[in-house]
Amino acid sequence: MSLLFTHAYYLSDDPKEQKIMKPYPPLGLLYVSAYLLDKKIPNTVFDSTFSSQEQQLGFILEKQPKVICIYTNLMTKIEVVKLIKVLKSVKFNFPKIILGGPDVTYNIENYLKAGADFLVIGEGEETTFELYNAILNHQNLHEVNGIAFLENDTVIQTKARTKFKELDELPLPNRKAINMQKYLDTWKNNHGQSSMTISTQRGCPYTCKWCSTAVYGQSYRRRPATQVAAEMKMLKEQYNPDAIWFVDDVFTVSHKWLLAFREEVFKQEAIIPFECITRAERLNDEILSLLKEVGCFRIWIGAESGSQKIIDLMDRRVDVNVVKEAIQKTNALGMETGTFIMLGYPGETEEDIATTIQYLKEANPTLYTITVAYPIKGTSLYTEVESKITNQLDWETSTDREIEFERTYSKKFYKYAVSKVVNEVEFHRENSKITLKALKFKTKSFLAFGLMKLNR
Ligand code: B12
Ligand code: SF4
Repeated sequence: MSLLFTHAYYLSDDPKEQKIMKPYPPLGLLYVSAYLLDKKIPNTVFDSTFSSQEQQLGFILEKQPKVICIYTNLMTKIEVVKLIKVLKSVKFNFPKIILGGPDVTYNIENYLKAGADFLVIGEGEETTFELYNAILNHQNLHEVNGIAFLENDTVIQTKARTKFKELDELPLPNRKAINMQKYLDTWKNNHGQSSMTISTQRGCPYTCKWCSTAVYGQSYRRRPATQVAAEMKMLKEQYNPDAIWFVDDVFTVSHKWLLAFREEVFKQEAIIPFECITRAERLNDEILSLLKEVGCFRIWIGAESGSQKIIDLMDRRVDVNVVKEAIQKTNALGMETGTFIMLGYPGETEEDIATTIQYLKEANPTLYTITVAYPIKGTSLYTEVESKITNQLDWETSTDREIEFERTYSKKFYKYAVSKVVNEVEFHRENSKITLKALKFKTKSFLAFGLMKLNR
């Protein structure tokens, strides 16, 4: 075996996810693997999710691949860098290391200096295919678009690769290469239902300043609905998942596509209950009913803040009242709702946080997640706060999530602000009854509020 695809996410090293237990396979990696197989390039996938780095290294030692392709995001970076350093040795016969995925685009020099031989920037299919052939046949690497490498210690970045115009040319992700059953069982054992992922679109045409568009850019391309339905039918027959998560950035962006999707899933008897993410203004009564009809059980509708001022600073281009109404309407139709909240965005004040609490109470999403804003390299937010970064991090051993910048309040303030939001909203959900549970929420909310004041 000379070509191996792998990643560096290990569930056993992630105590947070061990509580959640909703793992999904590395879909992008499986897309690239499938494309190469389609081009008659045999390859193996080592899926590290359920293994340790030790087991992964044991596998690599035994198989001695000549080229190792590793998926990288901002969280797995630390483990990827460790892996590179171990692999670049006599013991492993100095394999060529290719990195791809969302984190390489804006960290080119760092990854190359950490020991990677090549970076695949953006969509991976065609670039990895051409690069692999160029390595094998000692061809001119400068002619492979979409890569970066070091030449005499200088970073060479070739011309950007043209994005696929039509996604129907792409083979389905190589799910057969991994143990899908382990994912399905983990879900079933922990949640009583299994779930799988499908990607139907690439890119997003919107401009939210904190969001990374490192792979697909500000584009929008969609697979034909007939192909998506066929993939669902195949998954139903081969894996029988209880649910699907469409990993698309804005599932309802095209209403025309959704109409075709409805027709196809009915025609092909491909319906699987699903959840998806979308933007509020891409929902209306007709689309909500359509989603329900085709099996949608949960819609994630992003607002990020309850304060219009912050939404505008984020360049999210949505009206907070439209978001609120979309959540309420979805709830009323009997579908679950989820929303994402970000605290600590530059410019946010205590009043904005109070507005966000009020928004969550009124919108009443079934689920909500709260993140303290952090700047991902390559985003407009990063550029905006770069000169205000207050900590010096060692790139190889830290992640973008640890970047500190001058915010309105202290780091501790936001820890308590998250607690305040959660406990205040949960108290409200108890209908302000005088139960022990409600009292606990209210006490915690008061405490958090006091600590916010102390740590401003
Ligand atoms: C699904 C998803 C998740 C799932 C992951 C499940 C899974 N195992 O897939 C969950 C919810 C767990 C998750 C978590 C996080 N995520 Co996430 N996630 C996504 C999402 C929405 C879809 C990923 C996907 O499947 N895309 C479809 C595939 C086909 O695209 P792709 O993976 O990019 O693959 C292409 C290329 O990257 C390349 N490629 C991919 N792998 C490889 C490998 C090699 C060797 C090569 C050469 C090329 C290559 O080719 C592929 C095909 O063209 C993306 C946004 C997006 N639209 O992609 C964010 C995204 C990847 N996530 C992101 C972030 C920030 C996170 C978190 C850090 C969030 C957090 N908690 O703070 C965590 C990190 C968790 C971890 N420890 O790894 C960022 C990454 C930014 C960055 N610079 O790394 C993204 C881009 C969102 C964004 N727009 O900001 N995420
Ligand atoms: S947050 Fe969502 S809508 Fe905004 S740019 Fe990112 S993917 Fe697009």
